[in-house]
Amino acid sequence: MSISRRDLLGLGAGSGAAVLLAGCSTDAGPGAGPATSGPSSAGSPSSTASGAESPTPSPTPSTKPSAAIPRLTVQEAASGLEIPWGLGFSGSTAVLTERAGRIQVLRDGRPSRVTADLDDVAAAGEGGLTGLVVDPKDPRRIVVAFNSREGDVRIVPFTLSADLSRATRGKPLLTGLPANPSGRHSGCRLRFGSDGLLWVGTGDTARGSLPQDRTSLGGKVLRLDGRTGAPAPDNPWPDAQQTTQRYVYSYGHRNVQGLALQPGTGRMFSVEHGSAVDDEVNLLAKGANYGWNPVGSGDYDESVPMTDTTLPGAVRAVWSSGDPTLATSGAAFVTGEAWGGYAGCLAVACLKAQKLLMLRLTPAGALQQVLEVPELDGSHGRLRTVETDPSGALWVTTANGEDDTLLRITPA
Ligand SMILES: [Ca+2]
Repeated sequence: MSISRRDLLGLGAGSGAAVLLAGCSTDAGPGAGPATSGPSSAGSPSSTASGAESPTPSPTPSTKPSAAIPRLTVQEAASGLEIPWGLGFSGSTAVLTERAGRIQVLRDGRPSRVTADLDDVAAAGEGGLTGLVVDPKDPRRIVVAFNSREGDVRIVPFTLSADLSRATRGKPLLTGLPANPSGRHSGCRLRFGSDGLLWVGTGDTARGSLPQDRTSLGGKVLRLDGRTGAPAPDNPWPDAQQTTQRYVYSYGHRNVQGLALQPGTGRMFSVEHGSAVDDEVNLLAKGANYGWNPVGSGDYDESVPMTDTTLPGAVRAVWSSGDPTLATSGAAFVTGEAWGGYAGCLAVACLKAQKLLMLRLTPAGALQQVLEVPELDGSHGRLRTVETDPSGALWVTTANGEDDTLLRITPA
């Protein structure tokens, strides 16, 4: 039943990895695969190459050596949406944001609007109501990110009513994330880590100085207490004079629209849009610099490399697109033996390229192989967000601007 694989993607210069021609299920044991230039700890304040909270790499769960690539069933779980952006599951019920400023739940196969105070959402360009996560400790508590009319990006919790028809707004967890009035490079992806903390991937707002300015919340990955909004106590700069810097986990990012937690390892990966070249997937390490420094001519010089390796400790991407960019956005890990050769892969949605990538990583978190999913290659337009539901099914949102869909994908 296995299907022919599509051409493997060329790997960008930043990846430094070769491509294996075997399936995604190729032996991923220690030492397998080519040497790569993943985010080593060289020069980084982080102490390990394995990234966040995981000093000892462990085998990727659900990896089944030699498993075949399965045929996939793509079901349209909902339609009629408008730029769905954040997605989570309250129990088994899908909850999503639409960028214009709506929260919806999926009921009986139809989106149903949740009544919520979102009057101050400022939707413009790429900005608006973006990331959404469901609190892993409380399925009725959600946290969203949005560009506000106050001129910032903010992180705000809501509590869903028992019937999921209403959401009561809580006190913001964090405000003052920089925003561009045009909405450009607003981020803003949310993800709870295995550490129980809330991770936030932000955008650089198209201002050149922000990514390397550790006191700015733009162009960063932040980490905070998802209940109180306090900076994570073990963030790299807990005593920084500027309070904002206490939230920073890593810096030198461009526009983080994807965060993915690797099951079983606690590693967090970011997905970023490249400029003219080099979208990136990065393995996040505490205090590390991911090398985006768009200063030069003008206020925002995008001719610079996505990872400026002349910066001390700059961490190379695990994967980069090379030229052209694909406009990578959301990502999630695929788990469960039913996924065969895709099990354990990082699924990455592409807007411009309109496809879903599957990245096989080694136990050390380096790139081993890139596959494309043939069932989602151009068939549904631009793809934004990837999430897994409690049953292990993969959900993908489209971002075509009208009659967008929520796709539920399972092995056939
Ligand atoms: Ca980079």
